[in-house]
Amino acid sequence: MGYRILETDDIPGYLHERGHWEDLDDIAVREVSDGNMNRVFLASSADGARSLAVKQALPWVRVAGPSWPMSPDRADAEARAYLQVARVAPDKIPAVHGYDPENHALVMEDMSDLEVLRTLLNDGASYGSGTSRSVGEFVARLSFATSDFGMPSAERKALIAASVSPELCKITEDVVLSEPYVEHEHNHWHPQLDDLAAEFRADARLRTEVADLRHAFMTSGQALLHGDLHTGSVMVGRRDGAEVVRVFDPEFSFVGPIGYDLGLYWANVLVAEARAQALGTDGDHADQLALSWEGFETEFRRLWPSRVDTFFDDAYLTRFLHRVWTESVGFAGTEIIRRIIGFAHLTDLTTLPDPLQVPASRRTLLLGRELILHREDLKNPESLRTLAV
Ligand code: SR1
Ligand code: MG
Repeated sequence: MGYRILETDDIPGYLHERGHWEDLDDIAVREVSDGNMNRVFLASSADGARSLAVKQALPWVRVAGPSWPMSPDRADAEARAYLQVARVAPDKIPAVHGYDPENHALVMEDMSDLEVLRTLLNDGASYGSGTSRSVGEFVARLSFATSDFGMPSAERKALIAASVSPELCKITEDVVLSEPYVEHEHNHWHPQLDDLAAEFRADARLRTEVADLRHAFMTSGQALLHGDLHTGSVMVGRRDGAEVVRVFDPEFSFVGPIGYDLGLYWANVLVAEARAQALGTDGDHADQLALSWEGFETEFRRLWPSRVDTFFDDAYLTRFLHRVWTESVGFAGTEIIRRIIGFAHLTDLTTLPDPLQVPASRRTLLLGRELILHREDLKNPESLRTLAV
């Protein structure tokens, strides 16, 4: 039949055809699309006992429409990433019930009982006690398993080949890792940030450091990444009395530098902290970066004795983790900057009233630049904490 764009009314029939839903008299569907890229529908039975999510990639960027075409093959990357994570951290992602490559659609667990982390933080809530540690563990498990430490060489070469994702990588190379530093129609910012936006574009040293990070993003195939691990890609809540953390939306997944995943999370944590500082509600924000690094490092070190290639010795692990740390700091800086003067801003800052938004954005932009320029000198979470408060 070929690829068809699903509308709300198509979902009952679609789920039935695919063998996910029997009773067509007992299904209600609503569209809950929220991210920049795709459509999401939730289907549920009247008593709520049964529910599913359907996520479909459109042939364009959802928020831009057909004027920004984008291959729906990105859903293949997402399905592939979920398969890899399911091997090593099934409790940290939504359950995937099926993938339909013809329609670029995933049928998944309905997570509407959980909350998007960004939404919660914007509403002034605290982090769950295990949230950031769990995100760090997620990165460690996925990256170790898909690195040359966790996977035999030939198998990994096949994974690298299968995970090449040129269009999605190009989005990141553009909107995160170059456009904010040049004149570009995608860029926009609050008028009271004109001076800083111009200063950043004119800063040759900053541009060279961003070029270095951009090149690492383009060439360093350390492990399979989530690829867009911001606080809008994490859902949290409680089920059966226990804390639940689910990382979702890995459509930007490809084999790249591990620091890109950690750095994105850190940037978003730091922006959330800036919001909280502006509102005077900072609570537990300052601890989150350290907790996620600790979760990552502890888990990576725990897995190290199981490495498939023991030519990599313990001294190399220390060197490797240091490289991941430093690149994470730099990538965090680039994510902060693009979220304020590039494309795709964050509600953490944009929903602050002007008199709070401008100083918070200025401070955060400057922090982003510090992280990029001084990443080699910032040796541990404590040194970042000092900068951020
Ligand atoms: C055109 S896409 C802009 C951003 O949305 C996604 O969530 C990624 O963060 C991407 O950079
Ligand atoms: Mg997304």
